[in-house]
Amino acid sequence: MAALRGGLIGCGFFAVNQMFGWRDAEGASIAAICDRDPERLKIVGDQFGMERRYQDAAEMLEKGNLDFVDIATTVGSHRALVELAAAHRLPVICQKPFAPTLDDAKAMVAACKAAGVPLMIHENFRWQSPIQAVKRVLESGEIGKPFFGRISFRSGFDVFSGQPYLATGKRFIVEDLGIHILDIARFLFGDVATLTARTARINPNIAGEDVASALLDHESGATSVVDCSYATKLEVEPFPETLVEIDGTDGTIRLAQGYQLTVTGRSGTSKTDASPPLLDWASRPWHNIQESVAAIQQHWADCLHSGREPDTSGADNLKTFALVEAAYQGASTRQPVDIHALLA
Ligand code: NAD
Ligand code: 89V
Repeated sequence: MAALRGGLIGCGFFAVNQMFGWRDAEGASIAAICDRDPERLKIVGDQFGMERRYQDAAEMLEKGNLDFVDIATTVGSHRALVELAAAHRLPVICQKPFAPTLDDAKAMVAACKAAGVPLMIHENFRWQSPIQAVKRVLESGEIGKPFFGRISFRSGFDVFSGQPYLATGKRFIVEDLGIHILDIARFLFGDVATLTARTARINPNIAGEDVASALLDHESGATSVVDCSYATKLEVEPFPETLVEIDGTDGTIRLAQGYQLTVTGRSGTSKTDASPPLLDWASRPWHNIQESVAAIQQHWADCLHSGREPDTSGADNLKTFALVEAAYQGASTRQPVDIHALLA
């Protein structure tokens, strides 16, 4: 199949992973890059041997010869850039978090729908191989019907040195990290009817909250607890592992630190090492995230070639983003939040 030509906007900290992912993808590659910062444009352009370089996204799209756009900028620019891609009738991937507000995210979905182009949110955590392994066990029926889950990310890792903007926003852990963990809860247990949340700021040197806990009522009847922290100092730092506990009518699943997967179910107990592979361009401890970047980008290429809707389409990710909005709203009012009302 002919490789689709992508234009990547935003050559910052995380885009390097995306560039490596595209380098290895089948059926798609990056043909042009853009960053308004000439220094970042040069670093990434030189690293990946890119000839087509732009400081202005509109100019890159006007020059044409692109089949899709990959937006790797921070959240403030997402709506304008997605609408720009839609105006050029180009399929578009947008990094998480979707948008500054749910209204912006809804407008972005509407713009892509009106233009008749697919929109995928780069929500990659559900593509991590340990999480995929958990999903496969659930789908096998081994533990029966799940009725309880805990999806947990607790760490003391210094994320601020690589991503300084995370220390300055009024919103931090729910918007940046909780969004992934809430999406995993949806991925494993389905859509959510109501959410109750509490947040706290433990680190006095940052502006936003760095601890969050949420109780989710899933439409399936299952209950899950999503808890996140960047204020948790452990003997062995687990970043960036997401730990999972699931209880079902016939057994349990435990994804424990060190990617150790224990399943007790209809066939007895099995223990496996669900560690992600270390790709040749990846480095620990980020390799878990890096592998999922390659996986979601391959999914996008496959979807564009086949005409299938991406799993984390804009329409799908509105339902995850609504959980983020609900967590902030619910933590502020200390009341449960009706997710259907937010999405209406
Ligand atoms: P960054 O600030 O390091 O990089 C963003 C780059 O975009 C900068 O170089 C900036 O100059 C450029 N930029 C901003 N607006 C632009 C515009 N309008 N036109 C052209 N260039 C523009 O940020 P980052 O840490 O790389 O994060 C980028 C996004 O990736 C964020 O939304 C973040 O949440 C997300 N992220 C996702 C994951 C994941 O696992 N999915 C991990 C880390 C970061
Ligand atoms: O995945 C992310 O969005 C990152 C990190 C894992 C550091 O929170 O910002």
